[in-house]
Amino acid sequence: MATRGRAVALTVALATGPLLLVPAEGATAAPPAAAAAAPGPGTNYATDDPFTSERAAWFRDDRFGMFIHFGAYSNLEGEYKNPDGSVCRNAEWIMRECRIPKDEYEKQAATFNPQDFDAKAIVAAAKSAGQKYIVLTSKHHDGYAMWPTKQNSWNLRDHSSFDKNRDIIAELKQAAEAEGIKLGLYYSIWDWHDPDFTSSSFPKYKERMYGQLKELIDNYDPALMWFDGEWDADRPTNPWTSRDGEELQTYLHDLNPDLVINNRVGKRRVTDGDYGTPEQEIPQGSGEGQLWESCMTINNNWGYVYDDNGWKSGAQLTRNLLHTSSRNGNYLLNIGPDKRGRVPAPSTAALKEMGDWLRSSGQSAAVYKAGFPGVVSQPNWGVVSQSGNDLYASVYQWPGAGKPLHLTANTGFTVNGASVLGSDQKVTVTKAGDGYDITPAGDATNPTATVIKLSITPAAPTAEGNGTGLKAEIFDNDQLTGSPKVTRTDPTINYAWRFGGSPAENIPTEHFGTRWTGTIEPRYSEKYQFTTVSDDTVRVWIDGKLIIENMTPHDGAVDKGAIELEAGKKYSIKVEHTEQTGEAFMKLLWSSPNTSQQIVPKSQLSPN
Ligand code: FHN
Repeated sequence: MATRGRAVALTVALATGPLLLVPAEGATAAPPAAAAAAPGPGTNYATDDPFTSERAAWFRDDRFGMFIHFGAYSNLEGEYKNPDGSVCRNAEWIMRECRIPKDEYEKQAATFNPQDFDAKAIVAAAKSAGQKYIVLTSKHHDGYAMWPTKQNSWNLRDHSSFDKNRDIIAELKQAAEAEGIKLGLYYSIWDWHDPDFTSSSFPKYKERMYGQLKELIDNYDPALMWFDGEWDADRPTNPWTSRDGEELQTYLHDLNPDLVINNRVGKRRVTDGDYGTPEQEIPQGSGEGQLWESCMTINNNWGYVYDDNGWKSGAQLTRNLLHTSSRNGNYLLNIGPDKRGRVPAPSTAALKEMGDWLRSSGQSAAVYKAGFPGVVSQPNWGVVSQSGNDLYASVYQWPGAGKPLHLTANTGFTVNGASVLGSDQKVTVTKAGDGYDITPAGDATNPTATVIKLSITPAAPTAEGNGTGLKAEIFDNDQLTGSPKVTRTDPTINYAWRFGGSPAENIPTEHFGTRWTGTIEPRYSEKYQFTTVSDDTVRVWIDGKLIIENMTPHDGAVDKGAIELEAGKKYSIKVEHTEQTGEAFMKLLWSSPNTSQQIVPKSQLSPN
C-alpha cells in the first residue's frame, strides 16, 4: 500500500485529472474525502500477505457469508409491464434488460417501501445458517443508493415511499454487530443512472463515487468492500480501468487500512484487491496467488423474482460450502428480499438446514478455520479439509459394510485416531498403497455428509529459520545490465508496484528490474510448489534449476513450478523480475503438503 496518506484536503491525483469532491446539484456539500497517498517511485502497495495477515484472518477463518441483493429493482419483483401490456422479466438487471425509460424507473422507485425490512430477522437467518459475515448491495448497477447519501437524491431516503427516519444499512450494521457478524458492503462501479457515467464526464462521476464510498466507510465501518461492475461494457460505456482500481484501493486503504477488498475493485485480476471472486461456480482448484470467495444464488436470481422457485437444497448448499472450505475458499450465499424487505421463506429454510448440519456433532470444524488439506489428495467419495493436525473427511458416498474409503497421502504422516462425528462407531485406519484405508464400522449419520475426523501427526518441521531475506540488486533498466542502482536486503518478495510505484525512490516506475539471490530453507522434506504473480517477466531458479520462466511480457500472471526439497538444507535461490511499461507486480509464494500457500517468509530466506 502506498505510504499512508494523511487525511488532508481532498485532492486525489487521478489519471483523469485532480479529483475535487463537489456535490452534484441538489445535494448538500459532501464531507471532504481523505487524500490518497500520492504514488510514486518507491511505492509498494502490498503491505501484507492476505494468506497470513492478521488483517484478513477473519475472512480466511469465517469461510461462510451471506450476500443480500436488495435495491430499487426489488420493488418490481422480477417483472415490468410495458405500456403496450407486454411483460418483461428480469431481476436486478430489469432497468437495462427491459429498457425501462429512466423516468419510468424513477417513478416505480418512488413507490418503493420496504417497511418490513427486519435487520434482526435477517441477521438471525444468517446466524441460523452459520454465516459469519454479510455483504449487502449498497448500490447496484441502477445507481440507487440504499443509504441517505448526500451525493445525490437517487436513494432510499430521498426517492421512495419508505420511512425517512430509517436507515437500513445502519439497522443491519447494528443487528449484525450485536451478533458478532461482520458487515460488508457491495458497491457497483458501473452506474446506469448517473448522467456523468460517461467517458467524457467520468471524473465528475468519480467525485460522487469517492464521496459515497467515504460516506459508507465513515458511517457504517464495513469490514469488507465488495466491488462489482468493473468490466468493460456499453449502454452506458464503462470507462473503469486498472489505474482507476489502483487509485481506489489506495483511497480506501487510506480511509481504513484494515479493509478487505475483492478483486473487482480493479479489473477482477489476480493482482487486484485481496481475493478472487468466482461466481455461480465452485472452482476445482484451491486458488493460486490470491484468496478466493465463490458467490452464488440460493435459487436462480440475485434480486427477488416472485416466481423463482428454483431453490437449491440445503444438502447441495452444504456440500458447496464443504467444497469451498476444502480448497481454502469462502462461500458467499445470496438472499433476495422482496419489495417489502421480507426474506423468502424457502431461503431461510435452506439456510437453517445448512446451519443445522454445521451445528450437529461439531461438524462445523470441517469449515470454520479449516482449509486445503495439503497432506492428502481430494477423494472421489467426498471432500477433505484440514484444521491444524485434524483432517475432516466429509463423506457423501458412504462405503458398503466393511468396505474402506481410500485416502491418498501426499507426504508422510501418522494417524493417531479416527472417529465419526456424531457416532461412537469404530473406525479402522490402515496404511494401504499410496495412503490409508479408512473403514467405518457403522452407518452414515446423515444424507448430506458424514464427517470422519482423523487426528494426525504430520512430519515435524525444522525450527523456524532466522533469515533476514534475500539480497536484492535493483536495476534502472529491464535487461538487468550494468551495475545495480540499489543493493539491499528484501525480507520477502511481495510487491505490487502497480502503475505508480517502483522498488525504490531512485528507480523509475517503468523499465526496471530486480535480481534477488540468496538461500532458501524449507522446513519439511517434501515437494514444494512455488507460485509467482508477476508483471512483466519472471524467472525463478532453486538449487540452480530453472523452475519458473515466463519471459513474454505479460499482465498479472500466475506461474508455478515444483521441486523436492529437504528440510533444514539451504538451497540457492535466484529470482529475476523485469518491468517494461504499465503495471508491475512480483510476488513469490510457496506451498507444500504441510505448508499452506503463503508469501515465502523472511525467516526462511537468507541473502548469502
Ligand atoms: O451484474 C452483477 C449481478 O447483477 C450480480 O450482482 C452479480 C453478483 O456477484 N455480480 C454481477 C455479475 O457478475
